[in-house]
Amino acid sequence: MRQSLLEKYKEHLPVTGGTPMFSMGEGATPLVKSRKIAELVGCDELYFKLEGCNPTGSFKDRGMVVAVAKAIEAGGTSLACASTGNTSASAAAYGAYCGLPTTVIVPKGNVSRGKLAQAIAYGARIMLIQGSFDLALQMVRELTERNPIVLVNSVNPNRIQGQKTASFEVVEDLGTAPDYLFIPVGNAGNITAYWLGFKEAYHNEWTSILPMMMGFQAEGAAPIVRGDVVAEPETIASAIRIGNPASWSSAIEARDESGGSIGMVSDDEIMDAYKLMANGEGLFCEPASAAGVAGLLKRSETGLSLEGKRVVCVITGSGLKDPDLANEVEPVWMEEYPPDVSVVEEALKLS
Ligand code: AN7
Repeated sequence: MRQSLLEKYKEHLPVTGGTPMFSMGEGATPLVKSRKIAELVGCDELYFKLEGCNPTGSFKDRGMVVAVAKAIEAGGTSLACASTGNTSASAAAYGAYCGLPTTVIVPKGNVSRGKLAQAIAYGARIMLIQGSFDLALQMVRELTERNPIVLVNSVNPNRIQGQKTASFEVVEDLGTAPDYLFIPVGNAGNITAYWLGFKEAYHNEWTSILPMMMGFQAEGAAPIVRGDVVAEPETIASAIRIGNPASWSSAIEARDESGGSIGMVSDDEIMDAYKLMANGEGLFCEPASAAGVAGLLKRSETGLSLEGKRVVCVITGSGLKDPDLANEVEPVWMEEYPPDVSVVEEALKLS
């Protein structure tokens, strides 16, 4: 059996002799070389880190396995999180695997159907609130301060520890850190985790360079870019519809220490990148993941030269998470035919 994330990186994680070692198959995700977009942006070495290949279809599982293992080690008996969807799916799955009741507080009407379906299937206690993710996070913080319930949002440092392993894998696969890392930013835990991971990889001498961190928020939910809390965040990429990121200051640190930037992309740019990823690369990602790709395309169009550079774009979640949006895409060709091969041949001009 493949070595688990906890086992493989135990020396670099808060794993002790008392930490339960388990795995649902998280981590060790593929790094796939781009064809179409590499050509469009003039970069020979562009790679996608496919985090949708994790057990619940997003990067959250890397952090969740560590957070839940540490919760159990500390004697925790139940879990809670706020979520725009993926964290709740992941918490619910690991809660089910470990037999811990899991409560998720989510913004009503703003979690995509695939993610909600997961939380339902895994048997979480789902609380829908009339309000944003930011309000849900505030509620769950209070709830877990006052009660013996473990908070498994990325404000839990074990989540960041687990998520940093994605950087280790990138460095292992490339033999070095890339020159640039493009990544979507919501609550800003992941950009924080990647930067921590790259810095540790550098200190461990696994890489002699550090990447520039290139984060992207959606225009309607871009508090870090605008320098102010967004009271009513709005974007088609519901995963990153966040107006007051918990890891705001560490995202700024990652940006500034790495010499990178945090920018924003419009919903139209997100949708264009979302479609291009699927029909140009064969990689079906969720809209939030496409925000990083949209950022790459935008930076390239506005003069960033990627010639001779090694670039990694983090694809944070699977396209199947948001079936409603997926079904709004205009099909290339979808028509009804009679059950008759010759008619099909004629339509395809094969006979
Ligand atoms: C696919 O699930 O915040 O900047 O509650 O699901 O670390 O927040 C999800 C965030 C990017 C942003 N891509 O990462 C949640 C949640 C996808 C995501 C992000 C999320 P962070």
